[in-house]
Amino acid sequence: MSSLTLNLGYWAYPLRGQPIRYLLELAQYPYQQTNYTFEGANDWFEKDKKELGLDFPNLPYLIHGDFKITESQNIVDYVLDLTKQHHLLGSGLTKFQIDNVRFLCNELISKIFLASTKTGEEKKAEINNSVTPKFKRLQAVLGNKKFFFEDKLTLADIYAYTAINALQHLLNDEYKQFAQAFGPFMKNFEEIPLIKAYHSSTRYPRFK
Ligand SMILES: N[C@@H](CCC(=O)N[C@@H](CS)C(=O)NCC(=O)O)C(=O)O
Repeated sequence: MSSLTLNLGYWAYPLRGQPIRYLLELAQYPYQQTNYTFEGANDWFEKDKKELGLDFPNLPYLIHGDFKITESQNIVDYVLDLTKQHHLLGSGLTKFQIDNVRFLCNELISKIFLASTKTGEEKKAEINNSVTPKFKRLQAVLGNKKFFFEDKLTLADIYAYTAINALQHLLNDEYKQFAQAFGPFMKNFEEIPLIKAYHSSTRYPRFK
C-alpha cells in the first residue's frame, strides 16, 4: 500500500482540506498534492472534476493508487488509519469531545470563508451569527491549556488551529479580539518541529 502514490487534491489554501495535509506531514507520509488556484479554477471544474474518475467529484479528494475518495472527514479517517495516528482521536469519552471540536471547527472554517466573500451588512451578520459566538466558546473551552486536551496534541488542535488561522487571515478585524487568547495556543502548535518545518516549506499553501 505504502509504495503507491498518494495524491491529495484541494484548493491552494489552508482551509477545509488543510487538516489532511497536517496529518500527512505529522506522519512524514510521502504525498503529492494538486493544489488548484481560484484563478485557475477551470483546471478543477472543467477538467479534473470530470476526468479523474471520482465517484463523487469534490475538493478535497484523495487518490491512492487506484483508490479514490472524497469528503474531507472521510479522507481524514482514511489518513489516520493509513498513518496509524489513531492516538490523535483520543479514547473513551474524550474521543467524542475531540470530535466535537473537530466537527465544529470544520463547519466554522467554511463559515469564515463564506463571510470573507461577503460585504457590508451581510458580512457583519454572517460574522455575528455564525463566526464570533463559536470562537468565544472555543476560547472558553481552551482556557489556559497548552492544547485543547491538556498537553497532548489531538485532532481537535489540528482543526482549531486551521480555523483560527483562517480567521486571522480572512477576517483579521474579527481575529484581533481573540489574538491574545489564542496566541499561545497558535504558537504551541507552530512550534511542533514537524509543523515548523512544514510551514516554512514550499509544500505549505499559505494564505497569500
Ligand atoms: N462535504 C464536503 C464539502 C466539500 C466542499 O464544499 N468543497 C469545496 C471547498 S471546501 C469545493 O470548492 N468543492 C469543489 C466543488 O464543488 O466542485 C467535504 O467535507 O469534503
